[in-house]
Amino acid sequence: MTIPSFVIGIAGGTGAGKTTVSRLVTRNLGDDVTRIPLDNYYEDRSELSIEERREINYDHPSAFEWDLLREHLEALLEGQSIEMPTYDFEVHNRSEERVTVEPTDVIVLEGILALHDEGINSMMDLRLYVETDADVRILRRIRRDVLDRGRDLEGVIDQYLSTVKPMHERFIEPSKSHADLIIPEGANSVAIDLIEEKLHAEVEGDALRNWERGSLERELAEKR
Ligand code: UZR
Ligand code: MG
Repeated sequence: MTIPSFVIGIAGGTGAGKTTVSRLVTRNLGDDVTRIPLDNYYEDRSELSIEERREINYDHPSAFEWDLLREHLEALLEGQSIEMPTYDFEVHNRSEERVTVEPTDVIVLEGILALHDEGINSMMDLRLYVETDADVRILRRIRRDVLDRGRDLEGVIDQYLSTVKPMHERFIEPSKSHADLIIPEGANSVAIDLIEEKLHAEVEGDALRNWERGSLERELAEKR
């Protein structure tokens, strides 16, 4: 049984490069890592029609099933496997398919609001916020939604102006205050390299120190 030793959260606006950062920092960990996309924890909306589902504000925290995510992270941290839900962007709904996820040394939670929930934040050893200019993000978002997620240009623009941008300003950007590190320009290679080395050391068990949140602050306070 594996008890995870390191949990990372990666937040940031849509198109910031969160998924890329998560993939790059863990690329050499093989089977020692589990990546959990927050998108998989969008609420099950099967009771609604597809037209109704199109109207939902997916950038608001209430769109996610936080209880389930908290439960799943707790289970993994206790060494238990979970049945992770999956999400289908084309129909705006949770899919039938669930994926069995076994606990691994490193767990990465990645998504726009990955640093939003206090309970989930407290389970993380490292909280990252990927910060990329809004113009770059919207261009990437257009390309992705049109090519991969079956949307038309008008729809993408409407959604961006009506929910994506205002919710970014109201919830996502403020969640940056929970970050330990801010990564500028998405996948910058110096940041990726440093984090990759840290993870490697954690998995190998030769990390220089065990991080304990708040320990340095306490040490400094005692010296005062
Ligand atoms: P990332 N989203 C959809 O467009 N449709 C859905 O059914 C569920 C989510 C979008 C969501 C958010 N917002 O901006 C984005 N809207 O997926 C998050 N509107 O995904 O972090 O990969 O950008
Ligand atoms: Mg992504």
